[in-house]
Amino acid sequence: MPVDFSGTWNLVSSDNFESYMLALGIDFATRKIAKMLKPQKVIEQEGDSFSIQTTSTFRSYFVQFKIGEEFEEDNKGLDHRKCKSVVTWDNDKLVCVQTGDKKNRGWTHWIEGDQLYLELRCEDQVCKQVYKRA
Ligand code: YOG
Repeated sequence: MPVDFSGTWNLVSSDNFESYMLALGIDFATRKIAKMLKPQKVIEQEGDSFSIQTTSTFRSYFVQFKIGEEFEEDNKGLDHRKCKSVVTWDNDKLVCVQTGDKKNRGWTHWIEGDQLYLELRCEDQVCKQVYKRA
C-alpha cells in the first residue's frame, strides 16, 4: 500500500529556489516575484493516477500523470520549455524525470510526518521545499 499524497499543502520553506530558477533561465524580474510566493499544492491520488495543482497569486501550474506513463509537459507559466516526463515510485518517493533541453531536470516528492517534501532539480541545482497540510 503506497503513501497517499492526496490533500492540500502549503509551502513553509524553500531552500535554493533562486539558484534553481537561475538554472531554468528565469529572468531577474520574474525571480524577484517568484521567490516571495507561498504556493499551495492540491494533490489528488487515485491508484496510479495523480494530479498536482500548484497555485500562487502570480502563476499557477497543473500537471496530471499516471505512474510509469511518459507524458508531454509544457511547463506553461514556468520556463515554457517542453519536456517528456515520467513519474515512478522509488519505494515511498514519487520521482519525476523531465527529459528535454535542461540536463538532470526533475523532482521528487515524499512525506515525513505531516509534512510534504519536494526536491526540484535542474542541471547542478537542487531546491528543497517543505509543505504542511492546510
Ligand atoms: O511541481 O514542477 O509538485 O508540477 C516551480 C517554479 C512561479 C513562476 C513550480 C510560480 C519554477 C515563475 C512548479 C510558482 C520557476 C518562476 C507556482 C514546481 C519557474 C518560473 C506555480 C513543480 C511539481 C511537483 C508538479
